Amino acid sequence: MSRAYIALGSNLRDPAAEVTRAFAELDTLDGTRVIKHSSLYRTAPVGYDNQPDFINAVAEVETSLEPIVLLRAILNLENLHGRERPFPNAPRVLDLDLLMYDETMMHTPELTLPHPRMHERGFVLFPLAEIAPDLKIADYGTATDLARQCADQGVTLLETPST
Ligand code: PH2
Ligand code: MG
Ligand code: MG
Repeated sequence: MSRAYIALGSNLRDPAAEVTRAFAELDTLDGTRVIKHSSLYRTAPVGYDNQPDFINAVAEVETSLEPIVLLRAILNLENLHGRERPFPNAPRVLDLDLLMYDETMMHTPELTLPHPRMHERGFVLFPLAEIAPDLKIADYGTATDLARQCADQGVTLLETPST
């Protein structure tokens, strides 16, 4: 079995509900089990400012799927949520990014591991550091150290209404 980390993000429809449903759907993929997932975070958009804040989170999965098979499975989940891609970094109902897969390093047109921008993105690093504080991201450092460097990126823990 391998260990993988998947980033979840949404800023359309009901973002918290999309991400929460996706945690459960990841657990239904063949040979794949969600070991842990982070809290939900409200995050300012990166890359294309004129869009709503995101809800982001990270899940840790144990899987027997090869990286490319896992990638295609999570892209299929995005499509099931009605994901559309009008332009790069556009608002989306669900984005699932394969961040890391064991210590695998690979670079193909379809998949790069670790995810090429994860080490500089607070919306990935804060939830990742919550569930895997000591995880080393290639030669960049641990999730915790890297998250600390993203303190100005507008990432806050989502307050869940108490019932
Ligand atoms: N995803 C992007 C680009 N910008 N910004 C936030 N806050 N959250 C995201 O998930 C996100 C983003 C590309 O996938
Ligand atoms: Mg993304
Ligand atoms: Mg994506």
